[in-house]
Amino acid sequence: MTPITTNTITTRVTTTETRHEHHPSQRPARRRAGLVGAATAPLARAQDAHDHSQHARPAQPAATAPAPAAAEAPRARRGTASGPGSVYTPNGWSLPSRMVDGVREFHLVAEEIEHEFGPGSRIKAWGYNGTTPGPTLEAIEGERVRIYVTNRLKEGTSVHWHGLLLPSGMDGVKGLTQPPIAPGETYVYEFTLRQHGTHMYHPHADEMVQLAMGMMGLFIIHPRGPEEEPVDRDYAMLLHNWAVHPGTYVPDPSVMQDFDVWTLNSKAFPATEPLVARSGERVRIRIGNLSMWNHPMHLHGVQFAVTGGDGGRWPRAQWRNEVTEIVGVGQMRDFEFIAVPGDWAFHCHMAHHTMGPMGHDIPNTLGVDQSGVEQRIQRILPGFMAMGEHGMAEHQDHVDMGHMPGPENTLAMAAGRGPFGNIGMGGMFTVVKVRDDIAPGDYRDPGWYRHPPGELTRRVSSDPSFGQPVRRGQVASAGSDALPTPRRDGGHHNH
Ligand SMILES: [Cu+2]
Repeated sequence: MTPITTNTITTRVTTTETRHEHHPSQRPARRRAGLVGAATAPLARAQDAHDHSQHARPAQPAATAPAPAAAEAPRARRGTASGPGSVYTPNGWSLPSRMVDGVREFHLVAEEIEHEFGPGSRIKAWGYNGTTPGPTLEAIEGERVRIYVTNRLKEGTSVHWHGLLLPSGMDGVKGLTQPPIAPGETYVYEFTLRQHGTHMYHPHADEMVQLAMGMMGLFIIHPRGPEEEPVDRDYAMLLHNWAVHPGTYVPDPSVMQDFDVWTLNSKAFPATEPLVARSGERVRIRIGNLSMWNHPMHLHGVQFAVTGGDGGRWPRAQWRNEVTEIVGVGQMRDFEFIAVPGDWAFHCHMAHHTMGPMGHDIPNTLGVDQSGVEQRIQRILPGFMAMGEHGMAEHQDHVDMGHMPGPENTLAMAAGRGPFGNIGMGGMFTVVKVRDDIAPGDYRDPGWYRHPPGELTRRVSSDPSFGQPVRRGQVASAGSDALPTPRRDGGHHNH
């Protein structure tokens, strides 16, 4: 098995991982069975194996003694030894679960954590089980789940299971359906999963603060049987925004619009893991949005089908092809596509959401010669940086040259180095990397794409007067080949 190198939190795991190790020759059978649907049989095996291990332990009355989470430390990244496990959460992980008397048990811990958006930017955040987003919970439609929630914060919390169909009393709304889980307390939620699809969990107590601090997670419910069109790679991510003022270490929950850091699974590009696939594989990207903005998520290179939303996977007839899809606040959307070779940008199309920390109320100095002005302003306003004369892309060049170190604990505003120089983007940006030679189940970063001959743009001149382009207000010096004029005679052009 090939080790995952991109995530230090977790490592490879046994049972469920084994299901992903296929020789290419086995792929047709796997496709028929369905990656997720195939969970039924292997999962049964996993449960059997796991239930045996339960015999060794003294029976524990569930209502009073939650299973010790340490028994299954976070060694799983993708799925668990006892879980369905087919979702890959980039920069994240799936929470191991255990089967107790036929009920799938999880244990979430709400707590303060250290979090890094990317090199050079660390914060005090709140999350679950040591991370933001909290670990992905994975289960199968029809299962009964029991979820312990221990509160190690210094204020009350609750967990709302966003989008799940469940009894009102399990809905996790502080004050409405339960008292707050006080600091030090553990509550238990238990319900039967009556649906499948992409869902989320988050507090419904002091939401403004607790969400702003990073408390959120994905809750993926796999269908009971095979999916109509099984996917080969099943990625999941949460969109979020953070107000971490330059030089500070704690997100500011009072900010409503002008956020500094925009993240995919709480990481800002270039710290976002690439989404890796093999050419021809069917890829799904599940996206949930717990930020304060809607995000038009845009994928290059393919038309993806939007195949699901808050109500789970849509019927085939409802799928539609898009290249950009708005994932609204509180919504979930599933994108699916067949991978084609290349390095393809995947990002939010709100231009400011693919930037790092920046002020938004800056004077517009585009086209203004600012020689000497910046230094003079800096005498009264240390750290001041004007917008560039020729655009913002100058920013990272300044940083690279050491002219502009930026405030303490702050990411570069436009970061990320590619094979052709600075990418000039940050925030909600990652790269879908598709290659012909990636083994099924290998999620390691393959490096940059090697473009086949003739398939890469290139410089043909450095002279601004090159060629004779037609420009408005100037006499065209060369004739042009006219496009065929549309016929208006009723479409008899083939006669
Ligand atoms: Cu956005």
